[in-house]
Amino acid sequence: MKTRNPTYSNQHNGDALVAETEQSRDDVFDDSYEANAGPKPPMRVVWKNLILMVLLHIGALYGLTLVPYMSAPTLAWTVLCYVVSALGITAGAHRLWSHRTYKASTPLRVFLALANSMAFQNSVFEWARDHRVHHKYSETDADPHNATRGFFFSHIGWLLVRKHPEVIEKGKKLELTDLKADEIVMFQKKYYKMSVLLLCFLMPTLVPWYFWGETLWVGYFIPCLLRYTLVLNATWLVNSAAHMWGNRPYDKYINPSDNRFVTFAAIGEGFHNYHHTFPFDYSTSEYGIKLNITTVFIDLMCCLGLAKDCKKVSGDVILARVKRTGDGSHKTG
Ligand code: ST9
Ligand code: ZN
Ligand code: ZN
Repeated sequence: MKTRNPTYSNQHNGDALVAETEQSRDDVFDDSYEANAGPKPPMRVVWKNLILMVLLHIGALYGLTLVPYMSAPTLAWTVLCYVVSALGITAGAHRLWSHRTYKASTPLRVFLALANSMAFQNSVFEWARDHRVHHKYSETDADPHNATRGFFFSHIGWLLVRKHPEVIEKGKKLELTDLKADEIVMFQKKYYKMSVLLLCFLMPTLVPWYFWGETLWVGYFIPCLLRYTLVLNATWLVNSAAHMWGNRPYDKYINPSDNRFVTFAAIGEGFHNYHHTFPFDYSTSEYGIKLNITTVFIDLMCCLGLAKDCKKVSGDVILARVKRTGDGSHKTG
């Protein structure tokens, strides 16, 4: 695992704050964090989560065995459900609500909140709060999925145990007024369980049965359980694999890495070295729409007048950063 070079931390670097002039950000690394001395608190397993996650993965594996029996429209529906629920995370919880990288109109925010419930990864409010604390205190005890605790912990383990007290303590100090002021975010939070039941479980199962006569069995195990499990794992890979393996073209002093496989599975979110270096860029990548369905979607929303004010880092700033702190793997290197 890498140790940050404080000289090059985002907090001390003008370029990380280039798009933010008036407002301080809570999604930028804070290198003033000091770990508490003394023994680590014990790990407390949440057995209910552990059992449900095991059952979910068994269900998804069984769903895989049913794939040869699924009709073509069900396959298309499963892919659609994957992409829509993934967008609820990438374009919604992540780029819009956690990082405010662009502005979205009310209809788009409604769509993204619904898509987010379809992904069932906690409400937008909770997701964005955990994600801001992840960026601000990355790879410390205050990071919910601290990758220095290993692949398993950062991938899924963190959802199976009580949070480290530091996560909650530091999280409570975050600036969340923008989320609290967003009526759609607060509405989704209030009706979260009902929306998950309808959009993550019932709709993916019932649509193929009702509209083209798929069996409820296949509808439940493929577009519902298998699709949900795949989106979960693609998301978790950003926290695990993309915090361990890949290139670090922009900042070799941090663990987050650009990882092509993760980029593909996570519809554009695997340029994680870029993203931790420039968290306010709406594309989470230097390369715009390349390998980035989420950026294609946001660009399309801009063309339709449903999104605007996308923040982008200039090529000059990127190159200066590559020269200063990159690992030499950048195409200009
Ligand atoms: C899931 C989330 O999967 C995945 C997120 C991944 C993030 C990825 C980021 C990567 C970058 C983006 C790329 C996207 C790519 C997408 C690709 C798509 C193809 N600050 O939570 P509790 C408070 S979810 C402040 O119960 P415990 C909290 O408010 C899957 N406060 O902690 C509460 O206070 P109060 C489904 C905080 O008891 C109190 O603390 N869900 C914070 O330790 C207790 O909160 C699951 O599997 C904070 N950060 O339990 C499990 N955090 O009572 C869901 C907490 O006053 N979670 N607080 O409200 C749980 O069951 C529990 O949270 C727990 C911890 C067991 C994990
Ligand atoms: Zn982020
Ligand atoms: Zn990260």
